[in-house]
Amino acid sequence: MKIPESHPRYQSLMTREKIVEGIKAGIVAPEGLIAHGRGEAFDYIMGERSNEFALKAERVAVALMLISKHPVISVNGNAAILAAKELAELGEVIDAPLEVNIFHFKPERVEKIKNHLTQYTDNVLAACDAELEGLESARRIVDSRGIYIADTVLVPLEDGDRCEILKKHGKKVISIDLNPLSRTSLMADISIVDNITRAIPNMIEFAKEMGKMDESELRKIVESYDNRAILSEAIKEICKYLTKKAEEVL
Ligand code: PTJ
Repeated sequence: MKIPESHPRYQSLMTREKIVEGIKAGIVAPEGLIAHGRGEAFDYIMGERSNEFALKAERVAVALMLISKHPVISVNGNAAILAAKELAELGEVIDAPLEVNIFHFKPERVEKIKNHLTQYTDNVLAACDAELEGLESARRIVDSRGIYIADTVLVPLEDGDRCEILKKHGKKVISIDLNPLSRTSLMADISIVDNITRAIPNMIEFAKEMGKMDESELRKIVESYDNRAILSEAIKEICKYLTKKAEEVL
């Protein structure tokens, strides 16, 4: 569909089109449409911008990934279609592979996501040759060189169960989820409440700047971080934004 650039919701409609194209290409699961709609709604009531709480979490997430031994970026259908190029760049800057890991599992879709990502980087894992114990969903199927041995996993647009299991396996979890009330956001070690389309470019910039810092400095940034305070700020921002809109509408 041709969307006129003058449309006041141009950016948002273009992003929707990407998701629809992703479904047609067999990269995004049909359920990805529902997930995207939910994300859009949360984005709308937080002003569709990277708020201060998101920027703080993104900075600390980069610090944690830089000091980790095996950081891995998990990529599902929605993440691949919305931010493949940026995820590849982030992987390169922080030296982390991208691993295809999907909830609605089909080997053909794993292959399609992998091929989509390899347009931007060769550092893509998708062997599906190991399993995370304790998880029933297909997200248990991982790569033995990736999530299986990772100490830190970045999980954009995740479901709560997997986050819980990754933590039980001793891994640090960084989520990107516009819903600050989701089980994933509540359970992650670092919850980035931002749109993936803004969060990853922000993280690339932080990584370029922080790559020069020494390990003790990065460790201090991670140790002084309070994720519960960040989540609380995100929820308060929704209240503040809606209260302002309620006054403006009068
Ligand atoms: O490709 P698959 O099979 O792994 O499936 C991917 C989806 C996203 C369908 C699957 O992980 C799923 O069902 O996720 P949920 O449980 O719907 O959770 C997705 C979360 O991501 C929701 O809390 C949304 O608010 C949030 N979300 C959606 N779009 C964005 C987002 N967060 C950040 N940026 C977005 N663009």
